[in-house]
Amino acid sequence: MLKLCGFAVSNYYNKVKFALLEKGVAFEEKLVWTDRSPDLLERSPLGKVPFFETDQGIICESQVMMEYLEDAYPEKPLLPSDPFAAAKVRELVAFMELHLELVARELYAEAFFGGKVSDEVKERTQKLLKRNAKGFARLAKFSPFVAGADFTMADCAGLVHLPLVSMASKAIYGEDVLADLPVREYTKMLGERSAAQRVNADRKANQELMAARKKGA
Ligand SMILES: N[C@@H](CCC(=O)N[C@@H](CS)C(=O)NCC(=O)O)C(=O)O
Repeated sequence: MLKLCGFAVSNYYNKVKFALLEKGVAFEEKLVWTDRSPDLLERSPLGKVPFFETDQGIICESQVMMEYLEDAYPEKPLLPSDPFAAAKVRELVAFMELHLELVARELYAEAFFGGKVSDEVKERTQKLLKRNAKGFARLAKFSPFVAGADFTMADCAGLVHLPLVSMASKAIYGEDVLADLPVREYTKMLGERSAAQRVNADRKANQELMAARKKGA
């Protein structure tokens, strides 16, 4: 059976898990921490999660995994059949990941993990986030889903990435760079889906496990 490897605090892991649950694909979860062990690097070249273990081998990079799911399990698609509409969904995913999440990630060490981020990084990141949030606002629909009337893979990304960007910017700058967007209402609406409820409940349980693990370390 398809195995989703990683841990449930990871937003990228949860994006793929949300898609698996929404599509009704049978899968198992395999808990893998990012410990940079030779065994992990053998399976995930940068020691990152998530990755899939399939009967044919390993697939890493969450968006490649999402596309694999669309190809291998087309029954309940998370992309529109029209090529242009599908490209617009992919564009939103790329935008959220490259221009929001990856930029905000620079702040996570201090925002979430008790570390420190230099003033220089904070300044550069704030400028980028402000500019990119405006760009995202030009693209995102929130009507009610991020790409329009239908639930798509962009919502799998939206549920996990947008709240993190908001939380990180609030923690570091005292202001939410996505404040002008209906992110709260949107994530609340998505949170009513049973797949999202499972993702969120498992994330909380994994957060506790992670904290206990750190204490024990
Ligand atoms: N581009 C990757 C990003 C995955 C990623 O950054 N995962 C984080 C957890 S949320 C990770 O594994 N971090 C450990 C590390 O970078 O060493 C994807 O889409 O799968």
